[in-house]
Amino acid sequence: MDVSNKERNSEVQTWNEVTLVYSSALKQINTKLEILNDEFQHVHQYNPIEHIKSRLKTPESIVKKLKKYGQESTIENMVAYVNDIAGIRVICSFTSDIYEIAKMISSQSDIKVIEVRDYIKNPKPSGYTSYHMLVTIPIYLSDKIVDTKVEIQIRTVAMDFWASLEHKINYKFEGNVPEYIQNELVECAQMVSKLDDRMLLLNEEVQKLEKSEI
Ligand code: 0O2
Repeated sequence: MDVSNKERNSEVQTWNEVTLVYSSALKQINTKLEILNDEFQHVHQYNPIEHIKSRLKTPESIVKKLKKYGQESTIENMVAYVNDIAGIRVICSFTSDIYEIAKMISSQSDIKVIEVRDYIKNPKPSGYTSYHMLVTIPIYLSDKIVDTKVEIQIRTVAMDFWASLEHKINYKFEGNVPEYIQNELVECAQMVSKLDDRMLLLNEEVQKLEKSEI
């Protein structure tokens, strides 16, 4: 085997190990969220989580992100600079559920919260709202423990509806979305926020009524 073949083989080995670690981190966080959801059902008689989606970032998107950061496309750089290789999206019914879930995740002793970005309190100029947490979780391999980064995005069904349409529109226009569509999206995001507030109040009202009937 020549040197370049050997190097390629060892890179493939490293790549396989890295993806194994990230996919294990996704499995662990997924399980934690499912347990929290089941416990919440047990205590409060409802599920705060509507559904969970998880994904590993594609090699193409990783390379794109590294380019954006002005970094060379190496496995070392990807681990160091790309924070959302492992990503989980948690979709809830109400805004209050988002903060409840975030609190429950943060209080788990093996999870370390590295960064929180609250785009609900501070929406992006595009109108994007969501609660982002960058956490690390230890992954136990046969010979070492690897603290692995996972980006958790927590949002309501309405926020998710907005974000997926906005993502499709951005893709279609390759980032050059006409101004009137951008403005319309910002207005829709404001409607989403109002809708979430009203649905939360409505739910609280119904809960009060239920309690007074007991
Ligand atoms: P994908 O395809 O979802 O993986 P940073 O470079 O980290 O400082 P970045 O990457 O914009 O800035 O971080 P941020 O703001 O926390 O956003 C990370 C992810 O949030 C994005 O991942 C999207 O999934 C989502 N997101 C952020 N802003 C928007 C937005 O305006 N619209 C929509 N639809 N989603 C958004 P990626 O890697 O961009 O994409």
